[in-house]
Amino acid sequence: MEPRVGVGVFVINRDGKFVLGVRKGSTGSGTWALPGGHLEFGETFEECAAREILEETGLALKDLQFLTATNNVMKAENKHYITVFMGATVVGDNPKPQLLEPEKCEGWEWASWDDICSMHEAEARAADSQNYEGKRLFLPLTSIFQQRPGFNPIQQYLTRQGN
Ligand code: 8DG
Ligand code: MG
Repeated sequence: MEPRVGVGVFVINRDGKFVLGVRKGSTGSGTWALPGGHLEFGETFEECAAREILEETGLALKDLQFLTATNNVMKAENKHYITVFMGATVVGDNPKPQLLEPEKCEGWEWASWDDICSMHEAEARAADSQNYEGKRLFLPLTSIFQQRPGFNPIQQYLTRQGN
């Protein structure tokens, strides 16, 4: 079995927050993740990101940029993903993510990078990680902290945009 490619998208709104939701029914069920999905054969990262976000949230994206990638071995689930993280600006003034695949996600919220950092820190601090009852991040997000220390999606996005 070979690793598969997953694409996770930082969908950035005017407040510099991202869409985040609790996964349901598949890999990483119960954990907080960015919207995204499998890279399909022949697709570009940009095409995959725009397609998955439209399918899952109804949001349209512009100015897509590659941000970073992580390597994720999900031992318990016997899965291995290379996750490509993309960044994009949401189209529209104050659009709301719709829950278009309710069997795959509990609901969408807007979260800042600080929120995600706090979730990671609380989880990492938990003495008894097995019985930790706080919010847990999907492994590809946790891997950013472990594999790409200092990464900040907004800074990276602006750098890539040439700002
Ligand atoms: P698809 O099979 O329809 O293409 O995808 P999906 O129905 O949207 O499934 P998904 O579980 O959301 O995404 C497919 C896999 O992509 C998922 O099982 C693991 C991988 N993946 C990553 N990183 C990320 C991420 O940040 N967000 C999401 N949603 N999936 C990710 O490796
Ligand atoms: Mg998905």
